[in-house]
Amino acid sequence: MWVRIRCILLVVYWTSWLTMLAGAITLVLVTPKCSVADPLEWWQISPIYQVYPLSYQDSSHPPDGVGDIPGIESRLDYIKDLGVGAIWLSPIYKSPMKDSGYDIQDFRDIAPVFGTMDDFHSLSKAVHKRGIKLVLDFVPNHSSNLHEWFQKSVKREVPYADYYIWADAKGFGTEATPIPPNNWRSVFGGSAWEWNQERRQFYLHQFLKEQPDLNYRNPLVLEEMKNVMQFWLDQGVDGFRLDAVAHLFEDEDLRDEMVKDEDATDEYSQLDHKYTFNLPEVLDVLREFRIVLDKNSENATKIMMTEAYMPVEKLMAYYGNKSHPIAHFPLNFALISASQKNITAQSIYTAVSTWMNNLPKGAWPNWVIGNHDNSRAATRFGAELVDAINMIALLLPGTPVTYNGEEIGMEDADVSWEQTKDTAGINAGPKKYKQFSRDPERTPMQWDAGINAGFSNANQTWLPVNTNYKTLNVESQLNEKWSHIKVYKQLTEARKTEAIMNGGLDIHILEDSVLVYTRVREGFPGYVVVVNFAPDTVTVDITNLAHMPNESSVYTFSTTYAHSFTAKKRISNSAVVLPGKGGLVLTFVPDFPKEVISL
Ligand SMILES: *[C@@H]1O[C@H](CO)[C@@H](O)[C@H](O)[C@H]1NC(C)=O
Ligand SMILES: *[C@@H]1O[C@H](CO)[C@@H](O)[C@H](O)[C@H]1NC(C)=O
Ligand SMILES: *[C@@H]1O[C@H](CO)[C@@H](O)[C@H](O)[C@H]1NC(C)=O
Ligand SMILES: *[C@@H]1O[C@H](CO)[C@@H](O)[C@H](O)[C@H]1NC(C)=O
Ligand SMILES: *[C@@H]1O[C@H](CO)[C@@H](O)[C@H](O)[C@H]1NC(C)=O
Ligand SMILES: CC(=O)N[C@H]1CO[C@H](CO)[C@@H](O)[C@@H]1O
Ligand SMILES: [Ca+2]
Ligand SMILES: [Ca+2]
Repeated sequence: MWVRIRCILLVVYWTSWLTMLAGAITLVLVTPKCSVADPLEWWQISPIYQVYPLSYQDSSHPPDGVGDIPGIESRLDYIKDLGVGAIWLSPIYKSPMKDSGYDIQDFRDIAPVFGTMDDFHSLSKAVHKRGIKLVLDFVPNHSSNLHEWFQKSVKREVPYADYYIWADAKGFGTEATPIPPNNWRSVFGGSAWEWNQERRQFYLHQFLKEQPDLNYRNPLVLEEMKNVMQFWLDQGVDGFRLDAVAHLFEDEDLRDEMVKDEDATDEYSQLDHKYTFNLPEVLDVLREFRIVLDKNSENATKIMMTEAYMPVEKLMAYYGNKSHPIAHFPLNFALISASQKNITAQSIYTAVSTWMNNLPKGAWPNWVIGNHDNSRAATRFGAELVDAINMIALLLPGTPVTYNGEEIGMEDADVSWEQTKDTAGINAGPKKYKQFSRDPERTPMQWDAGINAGFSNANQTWLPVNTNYKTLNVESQLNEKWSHIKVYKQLTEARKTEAIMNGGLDIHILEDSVLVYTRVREGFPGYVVVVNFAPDTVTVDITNLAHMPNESSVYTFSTTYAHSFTAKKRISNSAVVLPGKGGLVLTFVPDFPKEVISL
């Protein structure tokens, strides 16, 4: 029944759209293919918008220069207006903040700097009232050393004694210095083992020494973490992004890792992490987490996105299979990796096609172009390409993940050594911190040209505001005739169409520097994304793409193309003229055999 109604609506829509385009008094009767795909779910339709709470909006009285939960709530109308239907919050849990909240002291409480549990409930209610979903970060690989479990584990209290990974010293050196059990290194450099004088054993920490690794070989730990998940589901959250999952397990026999690259600049990359990274047991634990989510998905799907940096072929295992699903999707960093090298049409083409070709049957793709761990997209891809990259990510099949600020093309800020907050930067020291610090992409959201870019009225913000905020901010972009945010909003709008939701993908490189792809579904307007990565003008003929007619109409275009295009302008597909560095989205009537009745 539902399908039938959808088909009638479809004919009406199609006819009026086509009539408008053709301007002819011809009634075209398409026979829509009512073999409608499974209806998409919320996490597939909308982009997922990552909010970095420390930097989104400060609402404290008096202002403390740090973003907080009521601040996020005050910006929900903005988020709704972007066309975003799901928010993922980076950690808001109680934490001594040694690692920006990724060191959790109480998995069931909110950090006072962000607010209270009441603030969280208020946010959750306000988010859901707007029809938006709320996804939380879940950090299973370790806790803070201040966590009650760790404190009790040190004292060997039952049942906490084996909640963490403890090991005896291999021996004792001069002055009775304990020697670590093996050569494992921390991601942040130095040994992954820290001596605890009280327990007279080493504990493992794959990250900071303030972040002891939980012991997932202990079933009680898994049970605890499943309960934590259930706790937040009971508070109404709609899913989780699971942090650093590849680090969940280590070799039981604590075997030494081999040296892979002695010359690597950071100590961690010198070893081959065969015994500490992506062990097969990881997937078993994730499957257990998925079962918790599925049990809670009776009324609406609760999602699981996993974070792990590894080659695409290996990452695909994180989808699981149909009978034993794992993640709804493992976050796809292929576009980020592509942007760390020379960005060309070829490198983006390879990133997209490698992902799509490796995707298991029935699995849902996703596209991440930026996050709090990587340089801003505008800085990596170049400011001219900001809109083009958003076009690519938002119109490909799958879910795009947008890091807050990417919708206005925020750039990395210059953060001095004195202002540095990120441990990865601090550990590297004043000479090398710029190479490692993630502060430049974590600076406050740029709302307007007022004090601290409208982020906070405090005299000082936790990280400095980027000095470009007077010209680069939300308010000015909303007032401009054409801007990054306007392009972004048009892209979220286009995502609601059949071709983008359920259409096929056909992707090519033309004239070496132009990436072009179409999204077509029979019986619906099609879209074509055309991006020129070269600095010079290139003319391409796109008529050879499948189902492509002679003409199309401009849907949206990069701000760099503002002087060359106007919306709805009709252009000939045999000669699309693309100025240097920019992107264009065209819409067209796909060529399918159709029955035409002239009146
Ligand atoms: C689904 O909704 C029903 C009715 O509101 C409710 O009783 C039930 O507990 C919900 N199920 C879950 C898993 O939340
Ligand atoms: C799906 O994954 C489970 C768990 O790894 C495995 O036991 C099962 O054989 C797989 N099923 C198929 C059809 O591959
Ligand atoms: C980067 O790509 C361009 C072509 O887009 C090429 O001309 C240039 O030589 C490349 N640079 C490097 C360092 O590979
Ligand atoms: C900012 O600094 C001025 C002068 O030091 C002080 O009077 C004022 O109270 C401060 N404002 C805030 C919000 O901290
Ligand atoms: C459109 O393409 C058809 C072939 O598909 C061709 O016969 C026709 O001349 C073209 N029309 C225009 C206006 O280019
Ligand atoms: C990939 C990665 O390192 N992810 C996170 C894992 O946890 C550490 C420590 O909490 C974070 O700093 C990382 O961002
Ligand atoms: Ca605050
Ligand atoms: Ca671990």
